[in-house]
Amino acid sequence: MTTPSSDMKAFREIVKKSKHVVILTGAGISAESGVPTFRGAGGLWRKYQAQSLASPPAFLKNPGLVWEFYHYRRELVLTKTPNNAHVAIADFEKRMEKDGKKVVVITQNVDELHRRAGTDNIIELHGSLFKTICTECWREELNYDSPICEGLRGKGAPEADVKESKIRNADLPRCKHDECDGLLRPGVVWFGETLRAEVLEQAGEELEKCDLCLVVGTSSIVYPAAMFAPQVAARGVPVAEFNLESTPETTNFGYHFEGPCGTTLPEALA
Ligand code: BJW
Repeated sequence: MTTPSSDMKAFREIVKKSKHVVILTGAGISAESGVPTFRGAGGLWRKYQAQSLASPPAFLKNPGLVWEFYHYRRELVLTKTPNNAHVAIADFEKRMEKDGKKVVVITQNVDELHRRAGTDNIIELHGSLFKTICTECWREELNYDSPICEGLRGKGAPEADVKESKIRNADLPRCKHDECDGLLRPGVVWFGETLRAEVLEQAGEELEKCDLCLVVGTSSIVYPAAMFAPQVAARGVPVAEFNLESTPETTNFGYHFEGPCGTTLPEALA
């Protein structure tokens, strides 16, 4: 355990010398784009904590309610744009690439804002709001339809006093492959589900090879992502955290830059 430094000048010298950078991101990086985080203020949808809807039992119990929640978030994200932090990372990747160096973003986010900012090397640990998985034939597909189906048009209002609507399963997103017609689910990783083996393997390889790691806008409490940066720090590689506040892992890192990452990250990567 250490007290992390917030010496930006010293950190920028490390950035200049690095050849393989992993940037691990969480919901906080999209907060300045207007996308709510999971925990803390703004983490509620109606009366629900986001994490209580992001689980297989919640979907089994009430697929209509869970789909309304995801429909709301899909529609919201489609109206939002990448912010300074997403753009700083995408620009950094391009500059590093020109010098024969590598930047990889490992994100827990499902909003695709890194992709829209122009980042190429992205590992999406928890899937995407714009993927669906059929619960019958298990086909995974990209779907940017707005709304995703007629049954959800006008649904998903986030206010706490909204009366719950009963949407029939037949009116929720359905598989369009051949005769399947199975109920679709959001293509994200819920609590209690394992992350895809190939995604974990890819992330593991990058984390093993990197010579610098940035941890941006994550509470560092959801596993397995929460253990990635501490593992990198344990092998002596510099790790810098960018967050509005301290997290349970802050004292394991060499650097901590407190404040909105839309301001701190562009300065660090300039
Ligand atoms: C800013 C900012 C600004 C704001 N600038 N900063 C080991 C120990 C204990 C439990 C477990 C364990 N291993 C597995 C578990 C169980 C579970 C887990 O981790 N539970 C913990 C809560 C304790 N993990 C799982 O179930 C995972 N599966 C798994 O490991 O399978 C094997 C297994 C299962 C069970 C037991 C043991 C092994 C799967 C996890 C999937 C997480 N899914 C979600 C939903 C995705 C779909 C969706 O979006 O709906 O992923 S949950 C949610 O949390 C989402 C996020 O990606 C994830 C992380 O949240 P994140 O990004 O950190 O957001 P916040 O809101 O928490 O934090 C935002 C941060 O930003 C804050 O710190 C702010 O300060 C900061 N911030 N504005 C800078 N402008």
